[in-house]
Amino acid sequence: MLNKNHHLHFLFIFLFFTQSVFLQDGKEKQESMDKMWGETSVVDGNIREGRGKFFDESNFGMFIHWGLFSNLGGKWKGKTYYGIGEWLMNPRVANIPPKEYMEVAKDFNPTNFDAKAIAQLAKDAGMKYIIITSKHHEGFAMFDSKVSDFNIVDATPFARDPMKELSKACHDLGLGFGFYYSHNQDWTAPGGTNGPQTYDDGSEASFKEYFYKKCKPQVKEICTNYGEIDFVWFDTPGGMKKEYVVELAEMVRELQPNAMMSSRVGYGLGDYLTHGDMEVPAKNLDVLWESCDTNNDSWSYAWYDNNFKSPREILHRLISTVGRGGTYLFNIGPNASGAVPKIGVQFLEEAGKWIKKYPQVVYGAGSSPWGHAFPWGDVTTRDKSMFLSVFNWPQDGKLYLPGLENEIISAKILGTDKTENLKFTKKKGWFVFDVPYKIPDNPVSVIEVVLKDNAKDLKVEKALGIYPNIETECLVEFAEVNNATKKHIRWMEKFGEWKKVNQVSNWGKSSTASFTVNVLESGYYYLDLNYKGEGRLVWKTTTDEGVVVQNQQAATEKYNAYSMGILEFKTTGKHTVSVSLVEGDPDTSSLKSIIIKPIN
Ligand code: JFZ
Repeated sequence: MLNKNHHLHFLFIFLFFTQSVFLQDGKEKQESMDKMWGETSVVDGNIREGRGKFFDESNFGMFIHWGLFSNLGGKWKGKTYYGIGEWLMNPRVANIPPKEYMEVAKDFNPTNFDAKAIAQLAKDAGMKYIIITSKHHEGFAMFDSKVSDFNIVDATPFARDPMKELSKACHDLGLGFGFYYSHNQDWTAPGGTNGPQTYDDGSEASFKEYFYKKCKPQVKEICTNYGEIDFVWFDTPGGMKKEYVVELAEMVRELQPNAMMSSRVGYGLGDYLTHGDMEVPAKNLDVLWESCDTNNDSWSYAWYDNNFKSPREILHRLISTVGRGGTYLFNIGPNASGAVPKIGVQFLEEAGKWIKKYPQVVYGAGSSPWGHAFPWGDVTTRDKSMFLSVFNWPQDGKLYLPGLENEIISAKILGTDKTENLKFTKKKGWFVFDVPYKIPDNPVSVIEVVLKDNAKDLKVEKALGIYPNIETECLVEFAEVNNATKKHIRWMEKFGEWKKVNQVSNWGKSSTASFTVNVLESGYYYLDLNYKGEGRLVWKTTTDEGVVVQNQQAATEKYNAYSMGILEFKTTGKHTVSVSLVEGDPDTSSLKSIIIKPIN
């Protein structure tokens, strides 16, 4: 959470998405789409004490994608288009002509929409605010707009303003509220980015006209007609000219001085960074940031998509995001009738029940002093406490906490009637807790560790721990790479469903990826390598003690882990483990991680 330097410094974060990105289905270059998203930057000043306080401490919010696309649910003229539902009309998906698409409004009648029930769901799930799509790329306003008739009140039989109802319901329950608005892309308004280039009379449309006739006045409406709002979440600034973004952001500041703007407004004018979608980063980020994610695969409702994240998975992503120093924005997609899919509701309620029992793990909680996740779970902090959220409960009665110099006063399992402290010892700089064999709680058990010092001032060994009772995956994010290229790549599994990985490629004769690890017990471990490539590859792994593991295994174009053999650590403590490619195509062979597993 708070970092001492934040009050003194302005931090500029630039994320460049424009390198080396390929679509795996069809190997199409993704540069145009990356430009669409643009690089994002954020200024982080004293905001955590000001309008950012609510965001910073909440750590969990609800995102809602709802629009005309929800009425179609991923299907057009009898054909299903798999992928993110809100992109259905796009030429890359069903390629629906704007005029034809606009007709869909005529039978959009979501009479099951229940603003109170949705706000209650957010509250029961432990979320502190709701951010909903007021207008997505399709250009349809889900609110009462005087600026464009293409809105839910004027163009549908429903003829209600659900945003009025939802903002009120949030307000009544003490939840925060905000709007998503697609400011750059508008696929049905002439002049909007990726929208029609001419008006009905054939005359040429301009972005300027779209901006002054639709975008800016509609943003004014959402910033004026719904009381005080907490967020304005713009998206995909792409090639939008800076002058427009500045003008829009200034208007938001004036009308809603307390609203937080996400970095996707563009040009560094946001208050916090919205990290790449659907992802929890491997390392802590020291700025104010959020991870947005969705409860199934699509953002908006899709009839076939029931791949809902389990309560355990929701909690894992939430706690890891908080552990990395961020806030988790978790999306649901109401359907054509306005109802939220049942399984999604049930899983969120179950996750919420757990959070009610362990609020201190989430709200106002700070990041993990180690800066990364552990194999058994993750750490969040508050004052002199650390909360160890254990997702993989140990089978041998021992929970290991690597490399901590500071003193521990006591440790106990939360959420049970038993209040006695856990016994623990210190071994080679690690703390070893004696824990019951029986798992204390499901889906996650929590141990509170009370420290002598404040959790923000701990001295920890950041090298990845190698445990006697659980395997460790060492991602290349944590490797020092020499004479090879470390890069972030991403691809779509389904359309719009992004998968990301950091990899090391361009292997030459002298290339290495070296990991520093902290070994608690000497002895034999299995070594697996997770890589992709063509044909058969030979990888060589060498330790600082001169131990060599070299072997040939197959390779495919998808990442997969292969057994390399047995790695010996002759002594405990810190070691370097270096990987190099001995045989194989240097261009197509890419390493993602090494996995070190205890043998038992
Ligand atoms: C955008 C939208 O296009 C999408 O429909 C959805 O609303 C999502 C939340 O935001 O898609 C993005 C934008 C940026 C990234 C990925 C998807 N990104 O930077 O990785």
